Amino acid sequence: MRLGNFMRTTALAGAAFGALGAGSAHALLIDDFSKPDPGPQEVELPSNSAVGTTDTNTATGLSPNVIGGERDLELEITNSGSSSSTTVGAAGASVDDDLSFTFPTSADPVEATLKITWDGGTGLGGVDITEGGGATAFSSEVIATDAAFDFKLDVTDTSSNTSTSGFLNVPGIGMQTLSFGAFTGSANFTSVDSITLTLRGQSPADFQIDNVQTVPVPATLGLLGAGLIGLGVLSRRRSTGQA
Ligand SMILES: [Ca+2]
Ligand SMILES: [Ca+2]
Repeated sequence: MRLGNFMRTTALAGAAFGALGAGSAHALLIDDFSKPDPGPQEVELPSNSAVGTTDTNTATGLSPNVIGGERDLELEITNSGSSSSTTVGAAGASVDDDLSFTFPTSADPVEATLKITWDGGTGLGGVDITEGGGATAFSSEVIATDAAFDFKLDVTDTSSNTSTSGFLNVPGIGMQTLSFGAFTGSANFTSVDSITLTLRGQSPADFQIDNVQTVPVPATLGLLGAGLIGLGVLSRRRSTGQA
């Protein structure tokens, strides 16, 4: 299969919640990022962190808002970009109602990678993320981004078989979906033990996502959302009656 067929992207910034609501009968929530409450759960790498530096944070007791009740965050500086220095940038990520991934020092030409793993601590126990066949794709909402970034999803089943989407580019805000058919590998999606979402960005990108879940086959919603945004707000000419 060709990569271009793998991901159907719907930019429905204004209508994303409505679209998700319409398919919620078969949606399996993976994470709505509402816990820990009060938040946040954070990982942070300060300025002048070297390539390979990591910070990790595991939050537990998050059921039912997080599949398996546990979320692992791992942030790593993965590339120094165009810098010849081995000590490069700063990066951080925070879960507090949604997930934010930021580069606080925009001058650093740094790449960082954030892994979000849902493994229930000792595994998810063979959860059927297809919901008996009703769900056929992952979805997430990109709330904000000021630059393109890459993501991938990895699934491991209870027999330790793995499947991956490989890195894909997220072009902008709106509901993003990734069909199970886009994955390569042998993981059984009806008996899943762990799910990892990996986000990879370069300074000065900042982005926010929310509501990772599995959903029915992506609706052919097209780029309606972008069109709606393009229309803007109809100007209402006010007639004040004043001279
Ligand atoms: Ca949320
Ligand atoms: Ca874990």
